[in-house]
Amino acid sequence: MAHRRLTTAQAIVEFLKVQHSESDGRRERLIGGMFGIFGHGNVAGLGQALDECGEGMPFFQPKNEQAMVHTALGYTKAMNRRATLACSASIGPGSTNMLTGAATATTNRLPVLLLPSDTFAHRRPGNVLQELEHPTEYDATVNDAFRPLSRFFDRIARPEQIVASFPEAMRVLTDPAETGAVTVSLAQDVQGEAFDVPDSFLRERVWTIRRPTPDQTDIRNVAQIIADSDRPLIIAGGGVRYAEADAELVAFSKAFGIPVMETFAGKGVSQGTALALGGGGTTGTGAAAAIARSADCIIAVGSRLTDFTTASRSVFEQARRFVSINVNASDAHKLGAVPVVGDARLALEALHAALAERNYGTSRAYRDEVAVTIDAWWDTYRQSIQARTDEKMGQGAIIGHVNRAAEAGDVVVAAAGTPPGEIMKAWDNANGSQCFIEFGFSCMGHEIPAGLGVALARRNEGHVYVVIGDGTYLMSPTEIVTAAQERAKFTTVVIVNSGYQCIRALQEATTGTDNFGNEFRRRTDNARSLDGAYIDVDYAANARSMGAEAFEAHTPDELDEALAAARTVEGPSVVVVHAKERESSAGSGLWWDLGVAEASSLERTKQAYECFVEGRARQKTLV
Ligand SMILES: Cc1ncc(C[n+]2csc(CCOP(=O)(O)OP(=O)(O)O)c2C)c(N)n1
Ligand SMILES: [Mg+2]
Repeated sequence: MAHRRLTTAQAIVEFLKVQHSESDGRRERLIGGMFGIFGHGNVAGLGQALDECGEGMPFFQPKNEQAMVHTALGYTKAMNRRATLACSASIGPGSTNMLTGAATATTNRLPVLLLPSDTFAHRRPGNVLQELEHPTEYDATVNDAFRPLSRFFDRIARPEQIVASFPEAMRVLTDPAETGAVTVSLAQDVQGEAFDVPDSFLRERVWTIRRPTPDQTDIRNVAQIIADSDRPLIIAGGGVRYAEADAELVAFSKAFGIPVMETFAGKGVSQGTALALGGGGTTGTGAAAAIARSADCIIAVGSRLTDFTTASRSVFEQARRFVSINVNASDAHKLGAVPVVGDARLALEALHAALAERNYGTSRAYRDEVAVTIDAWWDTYRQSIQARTDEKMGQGAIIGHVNRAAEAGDVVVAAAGTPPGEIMKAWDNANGSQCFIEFGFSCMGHEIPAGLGVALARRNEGHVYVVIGDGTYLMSPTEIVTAAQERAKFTTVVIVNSGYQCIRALQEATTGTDNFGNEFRRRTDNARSLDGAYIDVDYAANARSMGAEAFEAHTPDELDEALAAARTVEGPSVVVVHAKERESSAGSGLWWDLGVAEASSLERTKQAYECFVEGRARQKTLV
């Protein structure tokens, strides 16, 4: 058999260089590059291999292993899951730093290839640096922690194992239902061991990203359920985006007069229908909440139907039937829905035809009611974000300014804090911009790295705005250095409100306490809680020190100027906006289930519990 003598790591690099994805006739390099931080676990293995055989496999150097996984997630979102990045980490802490990234990938159904290094397979040196030494499971290493977080996990303890393992890893990466974190743990000694690598392993391969065809019986059943409904509502999730079914969704909504609310991952996909309710659920618009409360039939398309979307299963007060279109069978069966397991675009096309045959359409009265509800919501929201001239700006107003600065082809990235909810309510995609909101894991620290990933995937293809709070900035700003190295062009808008303010507001609502441990204040004397003066962090200086150009804004005019200036920077830019500490923009009014204290000696906490119990009365058991 024809072969080449290569180390395991060299064979992996050669293999990854020739993997492609194909969907709808479009071919992409599946692994667009490799990020890695070297340590003793991979410097002589994958590090050597990238140095010797890396021509055609771009290498990037991040500053934190968790961050590099988030960068890969931004990259794959920009590539609509047709390509991703590989991430190499040294053993021990380098590897475990990727765990949060793995969970973010799997929760969001986003493909990423993780290559954590592992302890010695041959065990000749005895216990090694950064080894866990599990007391009862002698073969366990820290990398076993990836198992529940990954959609595919394997450990390479002999070189030849990669021949069977890596094709499987590629299959899972490109499977629309199964994709997520794909982890191949590489023993540090094995990375450098050579073997006769069969040529067949190193040949070019194309992995088809399939559109699974829905079952015709399911389509007929679901068409009948929709045809029997008077007040149907579509929930459009990330699956619509990944299946590139936006046009089909909008056509469906328009043809049958069905309103659409979007999830975080689906934000923007219903752009173009007059019946767009905007973001829905707990942090969505009041319009989406009103229609969801009174809808009789819920049509979920590509949604994981999590608590923020369903208001912890309290919002569908009148719904008699649920249907769910999803490529993933488990999602399609949630809420006791009648399932359509398959590709969103194919399912919408088939349902469209079936409903057209039945001459289905909602009543004029329902459509008018939806339109009036949308207009009324916008009036309420716009009024609520109007600041007095002597006031600092609120987040709704700030998001509005970023929205107006954005142009067709631009992307806004958000994940945690106040920004995702505010973008859900306020961001208007009519300018042709896209929202990449990571709210499956809502991981603080995702945003700047993900913005870098989007910018790397879409060089010269529109501007990227990352919108974060000061808490998130403090958690993970260091990929700004990587962005400066790569001259990656994106603007991070840091909303400074001196704390974890969305949680402070949540704390107030669920415990009655004004602020316990959520603001960036100094401790006075031996006070139990942090109640002193705010710490005045110089975010602009911090960003400049890492290679970004930074701008500061206190007023709406300064913000517009800063955003315009940032757009022209060839590399990372940061706009620091000084915002008011407490938010007051109009919301959905919907409930969210939390573990609220059932017993307390504090009157304010007892009251918060009463409120909570009222909300819980609306929660439905849906199976
Ligand atoms: C890694 C991580 N830790 C904790 C949380 C819980 N959490 C959600 S939002 C938030 C505060 C975010 O603060 P900031 O970025 O300043 O935004 P703000 O709430 O002030 O708008 C926290 C702690 C999280 N989502 N992710
Ligand atoms: Mg904050």
